Amino acid sequence: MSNPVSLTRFLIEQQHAGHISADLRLLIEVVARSCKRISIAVGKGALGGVLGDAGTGNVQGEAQKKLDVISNEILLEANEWGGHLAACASEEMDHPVPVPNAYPKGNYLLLFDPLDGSSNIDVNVSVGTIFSVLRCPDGVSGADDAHFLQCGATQVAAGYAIYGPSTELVLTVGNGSHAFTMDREIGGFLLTRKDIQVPRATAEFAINMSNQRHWDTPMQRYIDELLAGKDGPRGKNFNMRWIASMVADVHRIMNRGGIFIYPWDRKDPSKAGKLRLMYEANPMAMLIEQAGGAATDGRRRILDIQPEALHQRIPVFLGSAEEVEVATAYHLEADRKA
Ligand code: P6P
Repeated sequence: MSNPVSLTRFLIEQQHAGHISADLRLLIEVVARSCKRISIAVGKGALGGVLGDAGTGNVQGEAQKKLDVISNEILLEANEWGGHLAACASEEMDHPVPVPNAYPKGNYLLLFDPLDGSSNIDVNVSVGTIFSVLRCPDGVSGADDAHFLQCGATQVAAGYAIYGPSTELVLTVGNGSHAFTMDREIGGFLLTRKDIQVPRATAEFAINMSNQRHWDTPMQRYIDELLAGKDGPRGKNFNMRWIASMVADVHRIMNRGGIFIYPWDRKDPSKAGKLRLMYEANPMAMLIEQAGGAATDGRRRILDIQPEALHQRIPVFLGSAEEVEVATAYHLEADRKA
């Protein structure tokens, strides 16, 4: 490979081109360094003494893994003193945490799922960190949930790190989606895929089929017709993948197309789905759209949805644009007939 572009150089070039500010460049570099530290902690596995449950629960009512807590702390501590942030919000924290008064405050808000798919940690399956960056509204501290309730289309940056056979950082600042691979010898991220393009059509879907009996009728019909294969209404055979780690499933789609679906189900009707809007669906939707894909909640474009709560859940249909459009039409058609 000719002299690959480092993440630092890429971000400086984005800044010189006017796509990002110096503070946003600093923020993304701090997050990337945090992901390197998380990658090292995750990579130690059983030897690091960090597997298993932390013995605590999060705002979602989920048992926290030791690495959930460690990853959250790494991101919080790294972002305290740089002067680029006003506050952070996390899947692992009930409410936002403002930058301590001892340090200067910046104009950005950072949201993250510090270790998505952590239930896979103990069985050595790829997990990841997902992050989203918003502007902090003028004149506010960022300490209140309400300061974060901005629709996904206002994100200024989004990304994820996937801790797999290699560690990759996939990033957008609104000017395409790009992948960087961590060089473990120099300890930096190098650009390995510029301007990712998700194939518009696919024959591969990702969903947890064990929930099938809990889905609504349009969802049941859509999946039934996929499973009917080339003799069915879709006229082609489909393959299925489900890693149960959103970062890993989405990364596969960023690389070869597909559709990822976590729909509403009646297991817990009070929840609009399992995945969280602010720090899972929104950043992944921005990355996918910047790569030519699409993301809806089964009816609406995810990035247009006005959030009502920091930890709000949402159904997620994302991936190859044509397949997302087909899948979304099933609910829209049912709504029209209702
Ligand atoms: P299920 C991981 O817990 C997660 O939040 C996502 O990463 C993943 O896509 C989903 O839940 C898996 O859910 O119900 O299949 O275990």
